[in-house]
Amino acid sequence: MNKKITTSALLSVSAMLLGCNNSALLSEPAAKSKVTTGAANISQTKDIVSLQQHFAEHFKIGTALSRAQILKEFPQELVAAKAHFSTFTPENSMKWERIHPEPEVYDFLASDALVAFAQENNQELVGHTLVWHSQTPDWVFENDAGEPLTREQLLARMEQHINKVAGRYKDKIFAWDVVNEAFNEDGTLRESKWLEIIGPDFLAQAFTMAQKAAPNAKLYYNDYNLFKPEKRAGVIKLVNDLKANGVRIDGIGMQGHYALDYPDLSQMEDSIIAFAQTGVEVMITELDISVLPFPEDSEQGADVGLNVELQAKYNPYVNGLPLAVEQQLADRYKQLFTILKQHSDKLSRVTFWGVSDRQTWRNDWPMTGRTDYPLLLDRELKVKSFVTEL
Ligand code: 9MR
Repeated sequence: MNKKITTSALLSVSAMLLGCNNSALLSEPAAKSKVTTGAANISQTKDIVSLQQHFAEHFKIGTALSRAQILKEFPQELVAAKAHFSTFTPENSMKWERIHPEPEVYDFLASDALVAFAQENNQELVGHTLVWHSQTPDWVFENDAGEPLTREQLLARMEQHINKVAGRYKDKIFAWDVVNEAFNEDGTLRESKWLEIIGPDFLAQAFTMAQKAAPNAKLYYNDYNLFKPEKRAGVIKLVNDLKANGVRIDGIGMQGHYALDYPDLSQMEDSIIAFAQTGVEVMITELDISVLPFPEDSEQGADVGLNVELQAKYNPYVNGLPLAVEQQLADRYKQLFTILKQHSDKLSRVTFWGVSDRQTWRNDWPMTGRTDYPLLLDRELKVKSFVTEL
């Protein structure tokens, strides 16, 4: 399924990247961390022109794209994305609060642009996401008087949203993250308005509605920390229950918001195996490996509600990544990809959550304004040298 890149495309990418003025890049508004890598010799790579080609025999390689990237505010990032990735996920543009901010208002600007871009370049799109507890406006759950909706009213609103959004891109979007992050760490269903008002079958309802709105799209459940045995068990039960009730689910997206010492990769491997045994596709959907210290009393993972005050001790590599730490990152990525490649028969896709270290949500979570190095492309959009070993 991987798209072959033409030589001319690669040449134009190289030319663009080589011609790319670094100081101009760093002065752009979203380039928050003004850093050149301290480990120059380890971060400069010449051998890999395309990540998607490098991993082609194992799995598709994807990235998230931000609204600003989609709308061409960062042309170099888009050129790099086109060269390195064969599947895209909008990082935020299709979340409810962005695409459907008010009852009668839809904003399809970025998502239409992304669909057009992916079609032009023959790349696959994964819609993200139809039903989530987060980034969903309060009005969704209330009537005009501000009172909570009934179950039937909320189901009707959910259906209208799914029809409008998934229906608009029917046959243009390859797959949907239908429901995102519905489980607690212990495998029970997370408290949310969806659960409170509709009840536990809100997931089955969402999958059924998505199937009707976009019958040819693949339908996925997506979550973080799925390496945890309890959370894994919860999701396996969900898949089995959906199937037993005749509701189609095609895959499980394992977000991969990891760190140098988190998680235990053997648990992640166990989850890949266990999920594959349910008969659905398994994917790594939001991969990044933070090199920064994590606040001791906070829960790792990807809870977007977590917001810790910025402290210098948690932001040690503002002026560049020491060689020894870059080596730790390289080793961690090698361990991870050794496992992923061993299970490439079960994994259809590995999607990174961002194009390069320059613009990654990791610089702003769980506190804003840090300088992290979690991806395979550095701040100059160069492929890190250890990637040749992955
Ligand atoms: O990367 C996204 C960041 O820009 C947003 O501010 C945040 C809240 O919408 O969501 C981030 O993406 C999340 C994804 O949608 C779901 N899994 C966790 C991701 C990282 O928080």
